[in-house]
Order: sequence, then structure tokens, then C-alpha cells
Amino acid sequence: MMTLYHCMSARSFRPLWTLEELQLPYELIVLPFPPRAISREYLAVNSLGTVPAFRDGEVFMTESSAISQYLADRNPTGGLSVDKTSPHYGDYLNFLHFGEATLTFPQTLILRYGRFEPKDRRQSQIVEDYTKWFLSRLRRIGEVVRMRPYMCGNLFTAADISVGYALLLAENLGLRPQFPEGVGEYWDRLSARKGFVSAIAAQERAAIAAGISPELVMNA
Ligand SMILES: N[C@@H](CCC(=O)N[C@@H](CS)C(=O)NCC(=O)O)C(=O)O
Repeated sequence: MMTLYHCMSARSFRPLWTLEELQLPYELIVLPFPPRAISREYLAVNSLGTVPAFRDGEVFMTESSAISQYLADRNPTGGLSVDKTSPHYGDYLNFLHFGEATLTFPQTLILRYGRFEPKDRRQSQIVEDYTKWFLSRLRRIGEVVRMRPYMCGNLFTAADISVGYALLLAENLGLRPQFPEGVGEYWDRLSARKGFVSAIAAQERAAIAAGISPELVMNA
């Protein structure tokens, strides 16, 4: 049985969404946020204290987009991966990484200095600068979805899950009105999927069962 350690709406949502899309069996462990400080015993699972942590037998992983890729590639009949021979293989790898490295990185600074730091350490200049940074990088997603429905053409893949998580976070940050043309509609397509809706329901169920508030926690 695969095990995923998760906090509400944190980056571990990427592998959770992937598991639901692929309809694979898994155990979901929801932790209070931030686990590094509140669930000290979690450090024995992942010494970084971050989520996700993912175990599949001897395999142990802590990078959200890489776990989505692992699941997609190991279950090719699920249709979320792109074959190396496909003309979209480069897009697949590019947007799997783009979602985390280019889009989510500036969002973590917006969240940290806009919401999570104590009031006297918050910095509106950082929030403003990295909001601009995020929106300017999102231009690339706008260019793609004005040409095709998904990052890899007509096929929804793990690359859309990687980018889609950044859009979930951006919507929670109130940035949707500033999305480039086409990106709001793309996000509507992703968030209407059965796999996405099931993943939202799964995290809420597991949080309530663990006695954790299902309120959205985003990042740090
Ligand atoms: N690049 C990693 C980042 C993992 C990460 O930093 N996760 C955040 C939640 S979104 C976390 O656990 N923060 C708590 C902390 O830093 O203590 C990924 O994509 O999974």
C-alpha cells in the first residue's frame, strides 16, 4: 500500500490529485501544519519536516511533482504520462517542473511574507514584487492554453496537475482576476475533473478523521 503524508492544500495535493486521477489504492495521512513544528514525530518519517512524503515499498520521495511523475509513469495505462517518443515529451517534462520551480516558488514568498509570518515580520514589498513575478511567469501558461486545451495538447497529464496546483494556490490568494487570458478557463477545466473533486473530498475526510481542521493551509 502506498502512503502519502499531506497537509490541507499543501503541495502534497499534487500526488493526492494524481492518485485520485489514477484511482490507485493509498493510505493518506493528514498532518497539522507545519508538521515540522507541530508533529515532531513526523521528522522520523521525513527529516526535512516538509510535505509531501511518499512511500511505495522501498521507494521514498519528498518532491511533489516528481511523485506525480513517478505515479503517472509507473501506471501508463492511466493516461497521465507522455511517452518519450511523443512530440509532447518535452512539454511534459517542462511543465511538470515549471509548476513547482517557476510558479510555486514565488507563491511561497507571497504566502510567507503576506500571511504566515508574525505581523511585525510581514513585508508588503515582497508580497507585491513576487505577485508581479508570479503573474509574469503565468504568461507562458496563457500562451499555451490559447493554443491547446492542456500542457501536452489534447491530453490531460501529470504536467497539468503540477501547473494546476499553482493555480489552486493562486485562486486561494485572490489572483484569479489577474490571470492572463485563457488561464481562468483552463483552471475551470482542471478543477471540474472528477479526480480533482475526489482529491478535495479525500483530504477533507482524512483531516476530519485525524481531528485536524479542514480549513485551507497553503504554504510556508
Ligand atoms: N519542492 C517541494 C517543497 C515541499 C515543501 O516545502 N512543502 C511545504 C508545504 S507546501 C512544507 O512542507 N512546508 C513546511 C515547512 O517548510 O516546514 C515539493 O514540491 O514538494
